[in-house]
Amino acid sequence: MADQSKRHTKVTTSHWGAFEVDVEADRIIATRPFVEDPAPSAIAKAIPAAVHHRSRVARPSIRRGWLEGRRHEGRGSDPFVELPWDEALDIAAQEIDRIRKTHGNEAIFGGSYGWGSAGRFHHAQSQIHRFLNSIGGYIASFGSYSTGCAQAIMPHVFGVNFLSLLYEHQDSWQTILEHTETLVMFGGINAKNAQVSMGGITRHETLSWFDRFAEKGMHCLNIGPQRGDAPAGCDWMPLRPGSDTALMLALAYVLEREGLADQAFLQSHCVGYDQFRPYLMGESDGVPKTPDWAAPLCGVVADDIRALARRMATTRTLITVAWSLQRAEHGEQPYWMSAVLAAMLGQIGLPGGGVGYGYGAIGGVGKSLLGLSGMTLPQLTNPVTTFIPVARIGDMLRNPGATYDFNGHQMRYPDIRLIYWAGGNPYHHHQDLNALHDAWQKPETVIVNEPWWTATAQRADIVFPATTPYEREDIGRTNLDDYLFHMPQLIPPVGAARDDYEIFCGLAQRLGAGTTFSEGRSAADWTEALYADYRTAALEKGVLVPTLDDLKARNWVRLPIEEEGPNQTLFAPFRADPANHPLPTPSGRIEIFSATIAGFGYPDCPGHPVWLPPTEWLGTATEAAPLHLVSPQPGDKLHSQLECALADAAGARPAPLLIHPEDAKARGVNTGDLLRVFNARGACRARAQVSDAILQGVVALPTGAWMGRPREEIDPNGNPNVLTQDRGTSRLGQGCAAHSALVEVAHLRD
Ligand SMILES: Nc1nc2c(c(=O)[nH]1)N[C@H]1C(S)=C(S)[C@@H](COP(=O)(O)OP(=O)(O)OC[C@H]3O[C@@H](n4cnc5c(=O)[nH]c(N)nc54)[C@H](O)[C@@H]3O)O[C@H]1N2
Ligand SMILES: Nc1nc2c(c(=O)[nH]1)N[C@H]1C(S)=C(S)[C@@H](COP(=O)(O)OP(=O)(O)OC[C@H]3O[C@@H](n4cnc5c(=O)[nH]c(N)nc54)[C@H](O)[C@@H]3O)O[C@H]1N2
Ligand SMILES: [Mo]
Repeated sequence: MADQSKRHTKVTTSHWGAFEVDVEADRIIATRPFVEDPAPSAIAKAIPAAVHHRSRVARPSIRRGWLEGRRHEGRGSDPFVELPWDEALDIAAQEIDRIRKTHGNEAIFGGSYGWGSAGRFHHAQSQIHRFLNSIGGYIASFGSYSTGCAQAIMPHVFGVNFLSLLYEHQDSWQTILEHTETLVMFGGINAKNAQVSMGGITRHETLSWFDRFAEKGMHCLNIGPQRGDAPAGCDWMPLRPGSDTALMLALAYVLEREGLADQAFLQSHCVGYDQFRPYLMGESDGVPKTPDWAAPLCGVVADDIRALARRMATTRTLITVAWSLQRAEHGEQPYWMSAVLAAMLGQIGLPGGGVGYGYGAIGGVGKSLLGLSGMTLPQLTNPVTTFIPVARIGDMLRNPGATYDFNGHQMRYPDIRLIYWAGGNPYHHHQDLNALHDAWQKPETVIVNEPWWTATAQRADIVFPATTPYEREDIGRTNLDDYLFHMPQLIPPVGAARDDYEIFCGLAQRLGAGTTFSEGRSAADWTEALYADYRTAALEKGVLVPTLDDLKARNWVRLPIEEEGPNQTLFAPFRADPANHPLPTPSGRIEIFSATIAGFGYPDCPGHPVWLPPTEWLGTATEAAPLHLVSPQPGDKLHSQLECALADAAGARPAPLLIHPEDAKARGVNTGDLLRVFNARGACRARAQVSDAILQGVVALPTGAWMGRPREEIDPNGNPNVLTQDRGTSRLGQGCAAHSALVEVAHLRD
């Protein structure tokens, strides 16, 4: 490292982009925007305060009740005892060994979902999975909270893996700019969310694309509960959350009814329209899916639906769907139905037409870059084959041995005795956190690696303090970005923090797997080796990547990998020649009806898209819970990260809740008032923000506020996950259904 006493400045990167860091006397004192970023995120401003925050875990800590008597109860309320590293590692290793010997590695849950930090070698998920594999395996998890439901349903429809659809196939921003005339955005395209991207987004360009769309005169329509989900200047069709499938069906009805559906495309490129059509027209169930049928369900005017359908059929139209639509009960349906609607328009495979998912959800979607194989720590193999869909952790802990359905398989929940988490915060990300708290008491031991005393760390038995990326050296690189960073160690580890790698080396060595895990390499050796492989793979593709020494000297480089020439268009070869470029579905075509899914026999996800109202939405609102709660991603941070620093600002917490003027008036609430948001599952505080940019009947409370003490009568900071319901999207996807929740709001005296 450079002279510690002097002030020096370096660039590093993060999930929300690159930034300059000023360091003086071993402390981060300021961050500044990266020179090449046209619209830098403000998130990095919280870094200096967060990295040196009082809520950092200073030393290895063990919960007193567990240390003294291996007592389960007291998670979240017991005090912690600090121990020296060697002693704490000995205790943890003995416990892991005891569990695996007594109950087998199937009793260890290492799914450990979460974003952790950017940086390729010190990626917490890769580290924990490699470690657990080196000691005999663990229960893993499938999918993500982001797109778990889509990852299950969309391969049935288009045949391709959902993530490769997103990142390798979909129309690029450039294609949209050049060809799209009507952009219909279900759930919007939100520049606030595009601030972040897994592994980093260096040039924030979402808003500049919309400026260019506006210049061109593109018609951009945001359909959803919040005007702010799309950039200013876009039109807004307010829609009740959870009702998108009804609206899409009504649009489809108009196309069929008015002879606007592309029958030739449906016959040549799709399978199953003949099974779907009788449902659409009401011949099979007596309910024609007309605009008049959908209007009251969606809160939309029937004539507006007709007009929109006609416009979509007569202009080059791209339908985009936010990930939020599938983070809801029956989230499979709007995803599948959007593909059917696009197929009926007959524009799939034409540039700027068809359908696309998650533009703006993260900054990397819509970039067209040359694919370079990644730089990832090999994870070894997991001898344990049982896994859970990621968002089913609560059910797993509650129901060991119980059977459940998932995407055509009958599965059984394992009996978990030990949870090990690194790089995630389930007390941020999971639903119905009061219920999770009860389930969380069951395992014998919970171990967490964390830089901060998050709600999850507070509910662990053993907490190992982990470094942040500023305290270690790494490489920053993702396939969704064209920059490459050397991320220098900027400051020494805060307190007694260690890198996850070092923590796992210590445990693996005690468990007789030291060499398997580390291969005798230091962190620097690994970085060198992974970088060398990456450089070779890039050179093979004709991309000249600097040597590691050169990169260290330069700190960052922009790689010449932006794709030129023909613009990326989803399924163009399939459209041009379906016989020679079939989709990898059973039929080789787009599956409007899926015999595979029909064969599963799931009432909550039958063989073609259908309207299935959620259990909780405005259609089932009650006096006790009359408002629909959406819990979007926070604009000021990434999930729960850096919250400790943000929450220190006067008046910053509880978090703001957006509420419509009529709903506010009915409750005597004004902007700035303290609120109680509640339902049968829990309650939290929030601060009212009255606005007509949200549909009446809907309230929005962002995620990310740190949860308070267990079973606190009212969560102090405004964590919406004390209110959300913990249920799978359906038997097919079993994804997270956070956006389906009803609540009530009341004025609370300050
Ligand atoms: N109600 C509701 N809930 C939701 C959602 C929603 O829309 N509504 N969205 C869901 C979605 S899409 C997601 S992706 C999840 C996000 O949920 P998470 O990814 O779990 O949330 P983060 O706050 O990013 O948690 C990452 C944790 O890793 C820690 N960390 C950072 N770097 C390191 C490191 O190097 N080592 C270690 N050991 N730890 C590190 C951070 O301090 C932080 O506590 O939330 C989900 N929850
Ligand atoms: N700043 C910031 N950006 C982020 C993140 C972050 O934590 N902070 N997290 C990142 C992650 S992990 C993910 S997965 C993505 C998530 O990206 P998305 O899933 O797109 O984001 P959300 O914020 O959950 O939801 C977007 C909007 O969808 C609307 N919505 C909710 N339900 C419905 C519905 O039923 N129908 C319609 N039409 N609209 C609905 C809500 O008004 C909400 O504001 O964001 C990423 N971007
Ligand atoms: Mo996510």
